[in-house]
Amino acid sequence: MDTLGVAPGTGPNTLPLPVIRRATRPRTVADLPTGRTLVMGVLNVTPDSFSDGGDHSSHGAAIDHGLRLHFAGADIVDVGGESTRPGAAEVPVDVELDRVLPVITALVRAGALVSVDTRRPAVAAAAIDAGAVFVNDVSGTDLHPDMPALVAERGVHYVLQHSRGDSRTMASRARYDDVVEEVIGELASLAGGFIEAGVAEDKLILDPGIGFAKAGEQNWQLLRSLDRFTALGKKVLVGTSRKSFLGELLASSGKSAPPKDRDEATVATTALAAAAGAWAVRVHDVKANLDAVKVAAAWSGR
Ligand code: PMM
Repeated sequence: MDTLGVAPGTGPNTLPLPVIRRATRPRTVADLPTGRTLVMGVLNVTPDSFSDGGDHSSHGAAIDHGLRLHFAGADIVDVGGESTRPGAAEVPVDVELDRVLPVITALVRAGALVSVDTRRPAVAAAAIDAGAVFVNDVSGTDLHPDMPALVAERGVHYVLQHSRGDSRTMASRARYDDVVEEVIGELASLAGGFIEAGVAEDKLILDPGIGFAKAGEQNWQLLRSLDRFTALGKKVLVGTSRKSFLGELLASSGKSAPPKDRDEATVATTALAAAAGAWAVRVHDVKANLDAVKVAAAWSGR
């Protein structure tokens, strides 16, 4: 089968995958659909991410899964090579590069719009060279000082996600008097640094950082206040997929629901985030969440 004859969202998302031919031209951000919330598919090329760690840790398995996300209709495929799970150890930069670059190259070649999930300017730069058009950075207040200049120079879109500390310290930093006010304030201050460095306002995407330096109820407070984030006038991305606060909500006999049993609850949060005006959601199960954003768009008459 020729992949070029199969529009993303209508193609097969099970085995066998279609034969991949080079797309006629790389997709760009201008090709993204308007009129509904976008769906970013998660592709962790890591042995230890909390939700899918080890599922796609070889290049071949990662590329297969990325293609499946693409053909299931993901508007963007987000490729990450470093686990951000609380407590995770840092990986050397060459390991992160080796994990993500072949995967990004293959997905771009197949016509996917790719984002790189990294905290490192060196990895972001190499990923952009390989065809990534979004940099998704979970650093928050621990932002690498060279990131704003790189994003400005390369003219890519940038997801500025809120967090405090790193994987090992973020849990102890989840202390807020007013979580919504403080997250908005810290994001606004970080965004100011990007604007000062020359990043265009419309290329900045804000993300409250669900699960990053946030404890259970703080996540719900942020989701309840999504309208305050969208009121800032920038695009807003929301990442709830399979996260612990959903596991806690769905716990039975005092045991948190395992990550892969959290997909239905994720779909519910997607519909609500879309109704609240989110620009995009970052999810593992593309098909179900794509259905949810379509429902939300039809419901609101968009
Ligand atoms: N969550 C994770 C990783 N990257 N990026 C953004 N922008 N927002 C998020 O909420 C986010 C992210 C952690 O989830 P995973 O381990 O399932 O990828």
